[in-house]
Amino acid sequence: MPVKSRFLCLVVAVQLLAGLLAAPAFAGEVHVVKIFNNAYKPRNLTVRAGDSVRFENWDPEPHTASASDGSWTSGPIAAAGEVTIAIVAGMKAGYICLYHPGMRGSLEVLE
Ligand SMILES: [Cu+2]
Repeated sequence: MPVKSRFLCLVVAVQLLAGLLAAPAFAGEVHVVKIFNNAYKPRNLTVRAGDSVRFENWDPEPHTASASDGSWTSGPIAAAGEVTIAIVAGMKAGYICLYHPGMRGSLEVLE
């Protein structure tokens, strides 16, 4: 192989490696739950461990997405803000808004 070709192969290999290193720690699916009119849409979502869920707050007031048993929470999601949570195996499925307990949703986690 000519020297120039060997050099090009090395450059490509380094670029591939750099791309791998730059990849996120998990490559699961990103799901979106919109919060609008004091409701989660979709209300029920099926996800997998390794996925993430982005809660987008389209309301003019803050909300949370918090496990009904308190085991996980998004923390406050500001008006027009968003918070992404990572899905892990065994997460409590049912969640509520701590400010509006009538708001309910669920994340069914497939393993
Ligand atoms: Cu709320």
